[in-house]
Amino acid sequence: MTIQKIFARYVYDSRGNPTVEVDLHTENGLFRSIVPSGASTGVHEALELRDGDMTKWQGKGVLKAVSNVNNIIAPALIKANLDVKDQEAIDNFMIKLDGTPNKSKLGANAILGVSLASSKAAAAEKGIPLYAYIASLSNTPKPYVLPVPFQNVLNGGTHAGGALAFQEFMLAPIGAPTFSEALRINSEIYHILKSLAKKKYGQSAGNVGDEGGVAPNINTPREALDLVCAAIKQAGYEGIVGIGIDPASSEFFKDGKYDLDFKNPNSDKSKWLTGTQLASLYIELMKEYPIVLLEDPFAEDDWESWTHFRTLIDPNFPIVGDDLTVTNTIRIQKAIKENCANSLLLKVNQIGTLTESLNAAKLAYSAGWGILVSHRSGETEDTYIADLTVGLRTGHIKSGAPARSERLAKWNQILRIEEELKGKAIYAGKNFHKSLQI
Ligand code: 2PG
Ligand code: MG
Repeated sequence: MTIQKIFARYVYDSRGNPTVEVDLHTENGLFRSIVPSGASTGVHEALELRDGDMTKWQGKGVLKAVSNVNNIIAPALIKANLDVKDQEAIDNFMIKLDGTPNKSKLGANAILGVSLASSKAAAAEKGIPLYAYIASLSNTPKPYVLPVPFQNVLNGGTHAGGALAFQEFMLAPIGAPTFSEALRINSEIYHILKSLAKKKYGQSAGNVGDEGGVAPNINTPREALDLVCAAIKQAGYEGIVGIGIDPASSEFFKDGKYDLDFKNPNSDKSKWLTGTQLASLYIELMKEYPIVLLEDPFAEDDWESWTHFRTLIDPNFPIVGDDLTVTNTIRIQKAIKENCANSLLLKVNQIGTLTESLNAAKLAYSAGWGILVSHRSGETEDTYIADLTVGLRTGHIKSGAPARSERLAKWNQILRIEEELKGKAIYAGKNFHKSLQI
């Protein structure tokens, strides 16, 4: 079935910034997608086209991207008469129409909206759920695996006020029996964490950051980990729930060093850490706390620190590339070759089409890597990544705390999928990193 009409508009994301929404029509009806947006973006990501007109939305408008969908992509794609079930042809057509290596002409935000909406149309035409369609597109073997919910319950870095440099502290209920039980456990811990944070750091410590986690004004990763561990213990889930950390270290990499006081304009340069010193800090923290995953421990182009760190730790410990790999097969290939990581953070808007995202996943899996599907800090009510996670059998997903509806939209969608797959799906649990082998 071909596309009858494509129409884009701007709507707002969870930070109140404009973003692209695409309506794609076929004979089966209307299929809609909304594009997310990051704050701690990698410099090698595909280009998110913003207007730069400072008289509107402080330069963050997406009127050009919207117009590129309506006036360039829509007429060309409809004329090309491609079948919505031929995702690769549709995506390649748009990649060619753009013609730049990083989608800087039309904007990755313009292209992605169309790409995702057309896959929703294809699933509907086949009469199957989106996750099943993604599984068929990517030849994912059965059974279905439900993911460990990595929920970012303590926010720092550029996602929160306060001094804490590390961006994300995530609960990982790897010892839960099912996905829904894992969510219940996380939500119980989350509420205890909130009251502990308020008790220790004052009422305002319960305020939440961009991804719904509490954002107390603390200084060090140890303070954050002590707080999260106290909440896990008080809730009665010690040994069941691990912790994932995304320091998002590209954000505090300055002059070849890591500044853990980067939000302070007068930070003391003599205290900035070398890659080796930061590696030692991670190793200490991994000994002291139940850490089960580390993302972006080093900056996006500090390849040597990544490689060196891997020689110091258990080779099976999940080290996830985000800004390093940006869902881009060229960078993933290099990271595999240089043994920088063993897991891929998969963000569809880092690369701009579903086909390229699936190719990135395929490459990661072929190297024996794990895959962690991820939201962006600027999100919407679109639940696409929930289906993507189940369809690719990645065994884990990060989509924020159990707070703020743009985060819950994804968690709730996986609850529905769990219900639909009752008896036919396995919870990844401790095997989250090797979920293809379950
Ligand atoms: C990250 C993401 C999502 P942002 O660093 O992994 O949590 O943040 O979307 O701001 O890049
Ligand atoms: Mg990250």
